[in-house]
Amino acid sequence: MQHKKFATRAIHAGQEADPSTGATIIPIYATSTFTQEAPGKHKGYEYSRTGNPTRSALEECLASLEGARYGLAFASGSAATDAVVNLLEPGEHLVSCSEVYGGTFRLFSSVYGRRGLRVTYVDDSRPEAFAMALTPKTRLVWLESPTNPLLNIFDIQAIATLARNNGTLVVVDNTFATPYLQNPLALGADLVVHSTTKYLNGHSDLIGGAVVTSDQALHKEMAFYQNAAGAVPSPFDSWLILRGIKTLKIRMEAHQRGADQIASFLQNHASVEKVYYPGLKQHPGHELALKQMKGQGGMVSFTLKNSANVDSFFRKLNLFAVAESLGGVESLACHPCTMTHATIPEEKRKALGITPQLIRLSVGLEDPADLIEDLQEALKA
Ligand code: P1T
Repeated sequence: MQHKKFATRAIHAGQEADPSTGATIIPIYATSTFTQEAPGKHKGYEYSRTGNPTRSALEECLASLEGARYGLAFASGSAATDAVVNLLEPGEHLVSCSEVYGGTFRLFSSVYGRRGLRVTYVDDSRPEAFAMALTPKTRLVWLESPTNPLLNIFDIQAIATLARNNGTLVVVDNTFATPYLQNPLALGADLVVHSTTKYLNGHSDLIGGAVVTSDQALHKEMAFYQNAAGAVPSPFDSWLILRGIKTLKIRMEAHQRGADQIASFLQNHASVEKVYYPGLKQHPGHELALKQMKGQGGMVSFTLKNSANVDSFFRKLNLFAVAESLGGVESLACHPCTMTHATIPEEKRKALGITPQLIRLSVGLEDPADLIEDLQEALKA
């Protein structure tokens, strides 16, 4: 299956017809346990926290889409992040890009930081800045690319090379790009994290996460933790994500077409100060995005010239739902500073550019003309 093209793998990887019934679509194995012929004599499954056939199909499919050997599915993107950070011992050092999802920052600082993990945040997107932050104790470099919410792009290949020379692992949170637009392992990363809540499931009806890798030892350690800590997705949620993934390619292409049009519209609007979208030539990561991604994705952020208009913008929106999350078929508008990134201290948020004027859009699959009309109305002073 691995030599097949992306859309084929999205529909078939890990999903052969069910061996016992011939069911073409993987069944929802809604069972907590598996009857054994004799103690220890079973068909590969014992207990659904440890392993479940519907989840296994999802894990195999996710691994295939990222060109990885192993996949693990978790109950949320945050649980997937936790499984990776848990690889580190107290006293070890983590280097992270300074702009990450608020919940990721919270886990680094308020959970692992309290247990002795040392974290250095790098403010600069140049690979040299990451090289400077590496120490002999640096076990892991954490990247989001594109970042949430400002869509900054990091040179994954260059940073992975520098990290490897230091014996440091690189993980990329690939949630915004999806495996259709970017494959960090092919660029030299060791691990990829996803919030499957977002584009992979694509329909805003569940919470899930995943980690993939081709490193057997890392996989084994995280599979042990997955079973020990138990943050696994249900068979039903695993099945929904598998169903969502089947249309990932065409959804991403459509999200992107809409995002392109909306970014151009915003750029030409008198009330808009700045548009953050890697598809725009002026975006500092534009060239790099062209090099390491197949497209720029469906997220667009922008700032309003006048912060007094932010409130009325959100109140006037009609089609865009004012909500956290992203990657679903319906369009969402979010105010990162009070919503997804509120957990980051104000000073740090300000330094990053996550200001009260910043608005983040997840461009859904409605007709772009209707979305633009909605924005046009909301932007009327
Ligand atoms: O929400 P959860 O499935 O636990 O995923 C956490 C997560 C991890 N990584 C990135 C890049 C994310 O954006 C998220 C979740 N983000 C939102 C809920 C949001 O609106 O940005």
